[in-house]
Amino acid sequence: MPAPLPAHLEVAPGALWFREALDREAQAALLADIRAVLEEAPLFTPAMPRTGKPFSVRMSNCGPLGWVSDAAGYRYQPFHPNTRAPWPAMPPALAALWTTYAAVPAPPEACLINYYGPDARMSLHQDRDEADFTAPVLALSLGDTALFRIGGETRGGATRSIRLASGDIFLLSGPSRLAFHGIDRILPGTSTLLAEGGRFNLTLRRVNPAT
Ligand code: MD3
Ligand code: FE
Repeated sequence: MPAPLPAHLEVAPGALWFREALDREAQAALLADIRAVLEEAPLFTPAMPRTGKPFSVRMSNCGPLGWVSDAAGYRYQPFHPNTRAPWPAMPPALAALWTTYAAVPAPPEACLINYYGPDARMSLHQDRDEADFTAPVLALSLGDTALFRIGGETRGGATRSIRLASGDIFLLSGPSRLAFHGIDRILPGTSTLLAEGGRFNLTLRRVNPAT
């Protein structure tokens, strides 16, 4: 029998919010794993396709594939855009979260690491660069609280705002997998987890259909 899902709120069909999923010790351990990844694969500044306008969010990845964006477009690729080195391996503790919360047999292929300084934002978008939308996306917040906005599958519909705090896990499955979403802003000074302040958000994803 599959293990039962930990306690959660379903904020929209298939959008599951696990508040305080991780205690401080588990958050600190995952943060140390992410710091080790970033030693090998430093945060880079993505740019918008066509215009080349820089994102305010800085990014890196671990796992076999990583999401990148530059003037040529959005895509997944197996190497860092600046160092050209393969992405670091997925830390086992992150893969374990996928087993517990995503509950699909195929392992995650990418972990996108977003870093938000005090003024970073992410405008409303859909995640549709993956070749397979059947698997969920698992998001983990570490550090300052973020004002996260989520709507439906069409732009311009009703949205709701959710405060994602350090240690919260958010799972997007089923109808929510293609929901419009973004980060309106972060609330500086709301967490002491990161010495430098700001927020990391990690998203675990499948990119290709499981064979
Ligand atoms: C809803 N990240 O990396 S996490 C992203 O906090 C992204 O950094 C935000 O949007 C962040 O693409 C939001 C929550 C999240 C992640 C993936 C989703 C919500 C989602 C995919 C589909 C629908
Ligand atoms: Fe997204």
